[in-house]
Order: sequence, then structure tokens, then C-alpha cells
Amino acid sequence: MAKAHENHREDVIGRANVEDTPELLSYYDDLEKYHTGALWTVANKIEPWEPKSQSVPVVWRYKDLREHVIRSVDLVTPEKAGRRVIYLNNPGRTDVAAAVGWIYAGLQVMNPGEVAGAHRHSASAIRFIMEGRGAYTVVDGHKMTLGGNDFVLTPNGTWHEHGVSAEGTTCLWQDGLDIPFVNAMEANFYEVHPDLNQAVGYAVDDMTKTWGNPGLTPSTGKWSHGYSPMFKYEWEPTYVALSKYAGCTEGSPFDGVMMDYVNPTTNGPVMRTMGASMQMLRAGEHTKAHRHTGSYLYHVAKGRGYSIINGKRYDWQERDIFCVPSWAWHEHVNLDDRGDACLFCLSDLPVMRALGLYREEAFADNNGHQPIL
Ligand code: 1HN
Repeated sequence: MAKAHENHREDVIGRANVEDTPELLSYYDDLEKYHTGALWTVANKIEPWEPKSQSVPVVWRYKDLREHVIRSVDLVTPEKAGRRVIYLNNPGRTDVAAAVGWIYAGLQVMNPGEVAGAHRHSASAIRFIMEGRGAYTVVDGHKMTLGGNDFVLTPNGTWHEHGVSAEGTTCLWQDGLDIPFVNAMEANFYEVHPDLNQAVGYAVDDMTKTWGNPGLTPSTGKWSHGYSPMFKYEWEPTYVALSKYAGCTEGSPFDGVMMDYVNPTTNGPVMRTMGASMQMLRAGEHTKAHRHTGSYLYHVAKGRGYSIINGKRYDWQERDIFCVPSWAWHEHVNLDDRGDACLFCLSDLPVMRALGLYREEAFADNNGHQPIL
């Protein structure tokens, strides 16, 4: 790893290497008065040799967090809070309230009978259900019922609200949004629904029933939005698909048996700014290390194990969330040698790919495994 970057020194030819002199310092002061600067004073910083993520790897452990999330139920109402959410605050990204890179994430809790009003905004969300019965989301009049490890999309510009039916139990879920990204693009709008709650205009779960049939698409009906019409992706068919695929593939050396959730009308990512995948690590599997651009937020849907990220071990178990910053080396280990582990992953990979910024590299030394530092 070190070898490849030995020439990454600031004094090689072609890199800025100007020493301060009294004349230059006073020149810089003059430039500043006119809202300008000399490029060579910042060039090495704004043009790094390779991505330097501000985010640090973090594991948010559910056994530590859960009780604190639930405490919020007695402290604030969804009416007053808008959304009752405890957000994941990456120590390197507190300035933009991101969990990793330009991705925001939080844990939202609702009690039976509660409803969080409808709104819409330019940011898009992927909502991954962690526990409880009776959760639902309404997106542009389509109501989706939600169970554990299901996720629902609330794409940019769609009216959305959440609730838990009176017969349900306390529900917790992970929200993942592209808010920091949309804010960085200075393109975020936000609106509250004029009626506070929207009317349900279709059969319950119609979008998944219509668009979520393997190998089949409705003969009539068009879809031209930049996001998937299948607003809800369920855990059960996901797990069936991964299990079937695992039976006939060696999988990826880096990711085990991995499948991407797709927009059935394009086979592309579920939304333009954020994508989702589920990967199965087979019993005892230890993947090889690689790194790629993009920010990745993993949610342990099943099992227990650990990941080595930039040479450090991070243990995880079901419902824990952890992040892999852009260009960080990572490999995953399933600690159960009898059963599989499943990692749900949301990322900004669609942005990386669409903008031609995706790049990937395998860890070459040590048979593909990082030494633990
Ligand atoms: C939002 O709309 C939700 O709909 C959750 O549940 C968290 C954080 C920032 C902005 C919008 C939701 C959010 C959010």
C-alpha cells in the first residue's frame, strides 16, 4: 500500500512548493482584499493525490443506542419535533450533520397511533425498518406497510408521512437521506403539506404489488420519474433471492454474495442520488480488502461479525450501523461458521457512477488482507 504512494510528496515536480517570504506574505494580504488568493498556496490541499475523506469509520451499536432513542418518546412529540429522530453524527462531519460523506442518517421512533405529518423536500430518503409492527409510510398517496428489514423510498419531491397503526408496537427505523449532498449543491427546498396529512388514493402496497414481480412488468402503465416506482422493497424476497443466488455463484471476493436493489423500469439504482444493496456473507466468510470512491452506510440486517476498515477492526451484530468512508480499505468477516450474515448498504454510488467519479482498487499485498494496525 505504501509503495504505490511513495511519490506522493509535496515537493515533487509539478506540485506547489513555494516558500513564504515577506514579499509573498504581503502579496497574499493584498490578494485577500480583493477576494482572491494565489492558487499555489492551496493547490496541494484542494487537489489531493487521492480522496481524503473527512469522515471517520464509526460503529453505532444498537445495544448502546436503542434505549436513548426510545427515551425521546417521552421527551418530544412527533407534532412538535416534526420527525422524532436521533441522528448519527460522524465526528469528522459534524459541520454538515452527516453520518458519512454527504449522507445523513438517523434513528426514528414512533409509538402505536402516532403520525408524523406529510411534507416534501428536495432530499431523498431510504427508510430501513429495524423493529416493531404496524409501521407505514405514505408516498404521494401510496400507502406502504412495513416490516423488519423492509425499506421504503421517499424520493425527492414526493409528499411523505409516517405512522404506526393503533394495533402496532413501538417502531424504530433507520432513515438515510442525501441531505448533506443536496445542501452542498445548494438545491434543497422544503414544504409542509397543506392538509398536514395526505389522503391515501390507491390500494395498500400497490406499488410493490405492481412493480415488484420478478421478471415481470405491467403491460400497461408508464413510469418516467428518475426514481423507482417500487416504493417498498421487502426483506423476504430479498433473502430468498440472495439465498438462490448464493447457491449458484462464488460471489465477489470483496463483497460475498451481493445484489443491488434496482428500479425495475431501468435496472438502474432505486434513486438518482442514493443506491441500496444487500450482501450475504456466507458462513465463516472473510472477504478480501478493497477500496472505492463513494460513501457507504452499512446496516447489519442479520448475523454478527466484524469489518476491518483502514487497518482497524470494528465488531458488529444485528441492528448495528457502521460506515465506510470514501476510498477506505475495507473487508468483512462473518463470525458465524454455520449461518450467513447480511449487510444492507446504502450509498452515493449512483452519484459516483453518473458523474464518472467511481474508482475501485484491490488491496494487493498480504493475500488481499489488511494487517490490523
Ligand atoms: C425526513 O423527511 C424524515 O420523512 C426523517 O421521516 C429525517 C431529516 C432531515 C430532513 C428530512 C422523514 C429527516 C427528514
